[in-house]
Amino acid sequence: MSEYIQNVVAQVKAKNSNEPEFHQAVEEVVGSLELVIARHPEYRSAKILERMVEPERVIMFRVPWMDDQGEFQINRGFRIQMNSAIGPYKGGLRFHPSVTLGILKFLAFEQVFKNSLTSLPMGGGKGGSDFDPKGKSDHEVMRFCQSFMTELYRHVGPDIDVPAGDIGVGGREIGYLFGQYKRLTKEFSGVLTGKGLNWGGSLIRPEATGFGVVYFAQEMLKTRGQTFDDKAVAVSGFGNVAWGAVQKATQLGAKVVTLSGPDGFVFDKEGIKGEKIDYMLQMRASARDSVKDYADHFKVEFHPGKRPWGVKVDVALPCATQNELDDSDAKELLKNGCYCVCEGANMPTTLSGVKVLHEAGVLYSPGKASNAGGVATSGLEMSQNSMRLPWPKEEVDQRLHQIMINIHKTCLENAEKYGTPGNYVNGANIGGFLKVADAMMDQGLV
Ligand code: NDP
Ligand code: 2IT
Repeated sequence: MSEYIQNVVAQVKAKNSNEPEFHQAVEEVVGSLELVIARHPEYRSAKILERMVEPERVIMFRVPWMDDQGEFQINRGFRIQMNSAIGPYKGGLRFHPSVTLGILKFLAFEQVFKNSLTSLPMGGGKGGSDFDPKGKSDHEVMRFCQSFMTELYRHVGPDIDVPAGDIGVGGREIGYLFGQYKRLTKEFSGVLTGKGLNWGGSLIRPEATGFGVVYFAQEMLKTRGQTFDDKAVAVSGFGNVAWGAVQKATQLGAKVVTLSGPDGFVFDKEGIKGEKIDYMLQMRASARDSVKDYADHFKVEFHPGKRPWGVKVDVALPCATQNELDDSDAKELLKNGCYCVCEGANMPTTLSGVKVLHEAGVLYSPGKASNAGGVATSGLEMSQNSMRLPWPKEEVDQRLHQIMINIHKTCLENAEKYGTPGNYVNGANIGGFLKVADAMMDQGLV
């Protein structure tokens, strides 16, 4: 790393102590930009990198609500408005007890480059709360969402900041949040994406992230003359992204043999298809957070406390959460013949895990490229809302597919142009960076 890049990383670490995930995300992105900065000294003199690592705005607020027993509960709410150079802030809301300012800063930072890669006009943001949806009743979730929006509504809007779902936030939560926004503002607008189909949502948005991951992996496999047909696939997580990925991979002829949760992983040697895919939705909606339910229901193997990376597969799709695949997991995958790791979650592979995969020369793509189909379809939902005209399913799916093909192409082109052919991490970071950097240059000291 050049002294300049090392300095940027050191500054970020010094100024944002106790935020290891944010450090990790910054280190990965700026580590890819060495040659870009060398070829474009104007970015360095304009301090574009130093600006990009500083959020434009951070909003942090109290979320008081009352549980079903009549007891007061207090959570912390956040919205990080990271970068609006190419469009209104856009990015999900995460409700999970592990949420901190640092986690959301890493996610907002990643979102800036991801959104840029989609080619749609969206800046980057992220938000959420340390609220734990596990075991909460419907009414508790509703009261929490209403209280959360009672503060957030001042800071968002269809042309300002457009949140969506992420871990712990699905269609139900988006509905409660939207209802409260509408009451507070008297306005029916596209302030959120992932809305219900009857009130402004887009067809395919629920499936989009997982579909996009598989469309992207399909392009990766093509570079080695392969398809999904008859491939064994390991998926982690059992949430929204995992569900879409299992559907599409199965449709393309693959056999998905694992799912995972905080309690362990299931191995289903017959493959996860048909009613088993529908059961994933039930499992998620139950708020029990237990993937063992699947093993009990379908009488398949359950491995408590373990991750699914020791199973013999061709393709791995990590779709649960950050840092769920480390260097020893990567070695396990390689040992069993896996040659394609395509990320559905945000930053699921640790830096040392990525190093192992790169050194082995297998296909590896970072989430900011391969999971961009979710936010891209959110962008398509915004377009439909602005036109007040819904598109048919086929049109949305076809646009999503084309966007994923284009992102794949952008990654490979930039990787090649900047001296690391086949390196999707560098390609994604460079492709995402250039567009945002140029927009910032055009807009003066922003
Ligand atoms: P869901 O809430 O639907 O599912 C999340 C899954 O990950 C669950 O299985 C969950 O189990 C598990 N998980 C979450 N946090 C942890 C943790 N700290 N340790 C272990 N397991 C965990 O979320 P999504 O499917 O929407 O999101 C999954 C990943 O995909 C996340 O990284 C998200 O940022 C990313 N993503 C989501 C997009 C979307 O459109 N929804 C778009 C692009 C990326 P549990 O909660 O029980 O721990
Ligand atoms: O990480 C992500 O890209 C998301 N959670 C989706 C964001 C969005 O605005 O659709």
